[in-house]
Amino acid sequence: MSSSPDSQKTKTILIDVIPQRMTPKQSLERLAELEELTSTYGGIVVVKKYQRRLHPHPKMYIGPGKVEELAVEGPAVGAKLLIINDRLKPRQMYELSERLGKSGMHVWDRMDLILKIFGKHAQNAEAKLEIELASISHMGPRIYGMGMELSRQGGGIGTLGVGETNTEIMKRHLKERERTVKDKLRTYQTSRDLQRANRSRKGLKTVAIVGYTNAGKTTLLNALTGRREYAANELFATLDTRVGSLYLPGIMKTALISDTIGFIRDLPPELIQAFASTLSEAVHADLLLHVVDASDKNAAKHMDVVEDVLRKIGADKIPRIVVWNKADRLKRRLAASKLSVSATTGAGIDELTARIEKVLFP
Ligand SMILES: Nc1nc2c(ncn2[C@@H]2O[C@H](COP(=O)(O)OP(=O)(O)OP(=O)(O)O)[C@@H](O)[C@H]2O)c(=O)[nH]1
Ligand SMILES: [Mg+2]
Repeated sequence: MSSSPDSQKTKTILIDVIPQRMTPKQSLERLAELEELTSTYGGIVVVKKYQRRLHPHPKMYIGPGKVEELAVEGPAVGAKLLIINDRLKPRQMYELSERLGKSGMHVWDRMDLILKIFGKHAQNAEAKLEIELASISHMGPRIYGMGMELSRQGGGIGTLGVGETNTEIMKRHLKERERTVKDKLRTYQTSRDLQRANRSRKGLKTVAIVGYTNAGKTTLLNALTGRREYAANELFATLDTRVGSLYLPGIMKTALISDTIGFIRDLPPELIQAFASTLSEAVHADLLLHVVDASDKNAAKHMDVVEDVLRKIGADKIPRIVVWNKADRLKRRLAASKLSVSATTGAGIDELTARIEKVLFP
């Protein structure tokens, strides 16, 4: 197999299979989101299309006719990568890769892409381990599936397929690695738990910033604490939890405030699982700041996604303040009931601080 398309500016084709009922507008929005993820990774989208089907094709996910079309179109536009906007079954991944590999294309599914982005942004050891754990759960079934295909091809009656023995070795290796990674992650979790116990003994209150990716969480953390953490116009710029101290001038007290990874539609469960330790700051916070990019036309949808993830991690009962960020980009003012701020200009930050005080120290 040729090396994976890790170089920047890989020409990429995006494919989405959508149900019959979906409107063209919705379909284009889904593709636009995938395109944004692709460019966050560093790929350049040369073709994007969707195919309406009742069900994804069981063997190849997209229809065989479409696959043949792509096998010709791909090389013609110089595409080296095809990304499918869903999770593929191992079988589908195998068949598609086999077919399109001959045309010089790698095939990724949505989860592969997200893992690649996370991998690119992981800076500390804990985030790297979290991603490795998610990759193991994602790739494991594929490797087993591949072994089955290989043994079916290679092994005759009564012989043990070459693939089968290799699969056994790989399976064992993966299991061992998974155990090691989990053990290491547990030590991070333990020290986090200790820190938290320490804080609560000291009566320190904690605030966690949550929100859709790119909503401005890190910028808001910086605005509230005077720190200079990395904020960027890319998805998943932050992968680890940073804790800063938040001074509350009204009552002359300090609280702790943490930033975390951004949420996204269909955040794969393995990732939520793998990032449990990082997300635990939010789960145990006294208050959540739900940051919304008020200038994004999909703000309402993104809020639902965030609420859904909060439910999944068990953080939905924590009091929260919805922070309508990027107010400087709005042409019209928001309704007075909405707390609007601009993390970049600082507008509304004092009012936000006052609200935080009221919730934490009623
Ligand atoms: N105009 C404007 N831009 C903002 C504001 N807040 C954040 N941004 C920009 O939005 C982009 C994303 O900001 P981040 O703070 O990195 O967003 P995030 O939610 O931490 O994103 P991830 O960590 O990637 O999930 C950056 O380019 C910021 O400069 C704001 O109030 N107004
Ligand atoms: Mg961030």
